[in-house]
Amino acid sequence: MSLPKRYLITSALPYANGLKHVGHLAGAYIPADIYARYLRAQKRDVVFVCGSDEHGTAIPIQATKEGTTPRAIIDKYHEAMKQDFEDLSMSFDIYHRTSEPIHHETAQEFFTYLHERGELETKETEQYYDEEAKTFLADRYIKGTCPNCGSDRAFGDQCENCGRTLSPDELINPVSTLSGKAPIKKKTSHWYLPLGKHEEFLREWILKEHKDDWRPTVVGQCKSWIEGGLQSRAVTRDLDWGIKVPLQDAEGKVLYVWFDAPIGYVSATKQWAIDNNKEWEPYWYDQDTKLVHFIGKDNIVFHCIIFPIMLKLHGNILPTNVPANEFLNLEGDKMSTSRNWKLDMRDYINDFVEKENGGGQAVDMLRYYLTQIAPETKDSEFMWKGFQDAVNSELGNIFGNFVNRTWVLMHKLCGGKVPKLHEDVLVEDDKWIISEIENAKSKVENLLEEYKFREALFEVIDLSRKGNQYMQKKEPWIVAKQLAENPEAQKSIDNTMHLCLQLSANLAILINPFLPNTAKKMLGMMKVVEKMLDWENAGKLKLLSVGYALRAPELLFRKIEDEEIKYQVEKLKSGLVKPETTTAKVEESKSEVANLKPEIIFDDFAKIDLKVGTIVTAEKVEKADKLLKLSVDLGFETRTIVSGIALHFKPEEIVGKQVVVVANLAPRKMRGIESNGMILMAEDKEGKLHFVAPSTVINPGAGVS
Ligand code: B3M
Ligand code: ZN
Repeated sequence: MSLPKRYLITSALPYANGLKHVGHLAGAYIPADIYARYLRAQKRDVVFVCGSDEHGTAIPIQATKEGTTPRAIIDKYHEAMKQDFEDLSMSFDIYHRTSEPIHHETAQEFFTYLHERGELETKETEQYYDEEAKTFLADRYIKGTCPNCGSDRAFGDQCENCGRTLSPDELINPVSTLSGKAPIKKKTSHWYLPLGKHEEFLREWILKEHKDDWRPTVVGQCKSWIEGGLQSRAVTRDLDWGIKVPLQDAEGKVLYVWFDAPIGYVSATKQWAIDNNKEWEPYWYDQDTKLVHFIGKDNIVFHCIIFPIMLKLHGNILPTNVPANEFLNLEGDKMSTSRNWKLDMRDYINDFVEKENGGGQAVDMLRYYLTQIAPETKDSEFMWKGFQDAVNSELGNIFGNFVNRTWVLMHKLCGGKVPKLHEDVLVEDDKWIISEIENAKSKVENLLEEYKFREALFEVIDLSRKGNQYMQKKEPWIVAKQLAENPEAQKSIDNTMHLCLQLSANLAILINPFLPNTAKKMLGMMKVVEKMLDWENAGKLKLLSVGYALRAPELLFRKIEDEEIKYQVEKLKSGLVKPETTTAKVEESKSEVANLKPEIIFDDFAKIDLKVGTIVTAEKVEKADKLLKLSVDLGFETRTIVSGIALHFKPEEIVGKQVVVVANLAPRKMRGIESNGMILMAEDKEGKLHFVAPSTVINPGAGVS
């Protein structure tokens, strides 16, 4: 089979309504990134797109929660998510957003195209309406009990617990999330995409053509949808947040978020083309393009049934594959934002990535573990202990150790230069490792082409394991002891070290799609240019030239200490975010509770001016995880106070709260902001902070004594 001319890789567009956790990362982002990096290393023509999904009821609902506007919400979370992805080495060619005009136009054009060709139906139906809020209740504005799993956290579009796609009518005991009341039914008309009309196409395309090359879980879900009877799906909503329906008689109607969001892949491609002076059309119209959607399993129906129907009707290409992942649990329980049982990407970045001196070691440790446990065929489990083992035993003791030993011995036994390979004295073990190096490329490649990322990664680690075995068998450090009597022994040492070095160069190429920062570090140690990482170089044995002087070894992976793991588990269990990472520090702060400071006299105390204040605004301080900038009303004036409480409180939660301020503390500059005073906090035994405040709301400026 000939290779496709070009590739378009997509990762699901995350809703811009909050930070995303590592479950998301493992599902739709890391696998896509590995695949895209692998294709780029193959010098294939690839565009990898993603962006924020900024419509749907999730956005205005979050805005209400945070007491702000939908626009402020998407601006805030778009930037935050973009940063998280960047910090974790995601290599999108573009991270776009669906609020951009180019996206609105593209989505509207899609709708108009289908509408003008009579592919949409209009129907008048009765839908849930909140009489108090005077509004129809679309999607997340209505919640109730899931008919599938019985969870009472199901929304009108999807159950948060089991992931099942729902319609409001399926909910048991529906209530409005606006008023908390049971809604009434009211007539409204909408545009529908009649899925049933396309049943034959879907059967042919998914259940026959792709029954063997798509993941069984994906085909299985599609099958049950198709066999369950394909209902028409409304593609519009009565809402004011979203993309306007581009028709005269559509006042107050917007496109359904799931109609516009996947079109976001198209508009992102368009924007990428504009930015890079390229053409976007071939990526969406030329049959020789391979389109691959990386998603989580709760998005299967949209990417395998609804969007493909839209693409087909619109004359576009269809996805070649939709490698959907199952869910990732955390420490034995489902990850959940509402229960705060999760590990946000940002939390990992704060606790591991930012504590390190650049280099991307911590990024690669997470990428490694999430790939090693990727929920490709069934749900899987993120365990902190598992993370520690994966990093320490596999990355550190196998991969890192092999590379490190190779470098140390090469410096010790071969003068820091790549030794010669003496073909005349090759032994069985040498031949064995040569063939392992040569075979690894196609093993890894075949698995990657089949989207089996965890197995592919296993093969890479396995090659380094074989490197260790080889070195152990050849024992160049023992052979070195015979040199005095037998100078010929140097040949054996040379061969061993030569092959271990070529093996290391191969490891750099093979690990690069998975752990790009590690590969880069290895390039530095080898003193070679990035070009060496081209995939076609894998399997080759002459990557490092004889006589070439190499640098000193660098530590590839540090050890994860027991304390760090313990701390993370405790933090998760207590639902807390603590500023320090080691339990030692936590213990220290606990004992401080009991330890009294030296005695003072009344006059010492009287010097401190304490006043009641009300927090009027609160915002994060740029590039300072722990700091919030507050303005506090003290009755007689409003002060700027910088407080180290950002890990404990969200800015929006504390506005309006009363606090006690040390009002006569000398001003201090923190991150360039002058702080005029200090807020009193009480710390409980779990390290959680609480405001010290009057027991009832009183006038700001009141004295405390
Ligand atoms: N924003 C749903 C989700 O984050 C949705 C994906 C859109 S992909 C086009 O699960
Ligand atoms: Zn459910």
